Amino acid sequence: MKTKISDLAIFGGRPLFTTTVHVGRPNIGDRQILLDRINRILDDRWFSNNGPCVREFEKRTADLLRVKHCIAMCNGTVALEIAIRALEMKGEVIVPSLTFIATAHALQWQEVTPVFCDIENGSCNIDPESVEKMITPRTTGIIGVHLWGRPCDIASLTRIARRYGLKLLFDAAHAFACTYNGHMIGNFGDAEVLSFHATKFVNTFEGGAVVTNNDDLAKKIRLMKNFGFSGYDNVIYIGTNGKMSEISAAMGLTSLDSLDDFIRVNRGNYERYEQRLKDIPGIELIRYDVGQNPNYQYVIVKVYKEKASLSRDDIVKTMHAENVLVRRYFYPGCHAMEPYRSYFPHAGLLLPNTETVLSQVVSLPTGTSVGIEDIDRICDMIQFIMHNTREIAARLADGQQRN
Ligand code: T4K
Repeated sequence: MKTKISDLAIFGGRPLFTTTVHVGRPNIGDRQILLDRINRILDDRWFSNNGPCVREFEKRTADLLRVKHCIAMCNGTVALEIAIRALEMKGEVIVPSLTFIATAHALQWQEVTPVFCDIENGSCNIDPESVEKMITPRTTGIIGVHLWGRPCDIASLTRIARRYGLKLLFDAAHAFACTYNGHMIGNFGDAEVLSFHATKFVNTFEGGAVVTNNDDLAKKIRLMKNFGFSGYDNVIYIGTNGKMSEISAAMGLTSLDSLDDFIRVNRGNYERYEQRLKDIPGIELIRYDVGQNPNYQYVIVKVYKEKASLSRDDIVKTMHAENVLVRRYFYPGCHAMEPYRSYFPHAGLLLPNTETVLSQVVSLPTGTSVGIEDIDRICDMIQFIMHNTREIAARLADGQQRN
């Protein structure tokens, strides 16, 4: 616990944590069960190409999400690319700029132009009104993102997609096992895309999936992720290699075994942050709608600079010096990164809510590697920072001048 300003690491004090506390530390289920599964894979010498672990992982995921088809892939980005291609999205597709760069890149990689729309200020999710304003004769689709595990306004996006004859895909990388109005995420639009990256609360080391209730689309995607092979020596479609390996699926199955524990821990962490941060002026935890059964995998706070008397970035710098590696997900927004920054240099003018939120948000450490006592120490630190804003701002400005 820091008691005087000189205790802060930016003033030369010892960092609060001796080893770095991360936002995206992987959850690990039962090690022994995982190792048993891996041994079985080694014994069977079946490592990839639709092996038994992948098939079981797909079935369990589809059953959990109550969706007809789950096609497991090597990562979420390739799953997005394949879904976009299978849906024949072309020309322009509307996406929020406030998302991980993969959502935009998956389009651009296939020479489809991502057109960035704004978000709603409250939910931070894609704003259907902004989507409608961005539609042109070249628009072929919309990608909604369930940012930080909060479902976006699926009903409005579905209405817009129907009205204008657009394809509708959801990037559900953050929303595995969440619900929307009583239905599991995974059942909406033409398809939804999941990520099982190491940093996701259910992980397959690297991995992803497309889930859909559309039989024809599922068939096409299955072909596409396996070079277009339909049986031995017979390619009937252009495809790529998007396959998930057996060892990844073994990790995925072990993660699924512990799904309820992971959510319980995440929820406990979130509630602790909620309780500890609620009276700190200028800091607001973005709440989950408990009615939507969240997975609680991202704990996001907004910093209001005027009330906090310290910018978000100064808080982040101060925390990093203490070995708390909070993240500014997803600063500076896709529109402000290359190649989009050069293509659309003035895009930010059309995205006022996105620009505001991007200057406010901080993602805090959570997951099974973070204990309640770590959260208490992090919250004590935030409280201490907020009591000493003037000195911290002066110190960081001074440091910047010297650099
Ligand atoms: N759509 C959305 C909305 C997404 O958020 C993502 C991925 C995708 C699509 C694409 O899905 P994938 O193709 O990735 O399956 C990380 C992840 O790499 C990325 O998967 C994720 N979103 C994004 C939100 O977070 P970075 O650039 O922040 O990664 P990095 O290396 O800085 O790691 C984050 C933190 O996690 C670090 O503090 C270190 C820690 N970490 C990471 C790994 C990999 C560990 O402690 N252990 C690990 O093994 O993107």
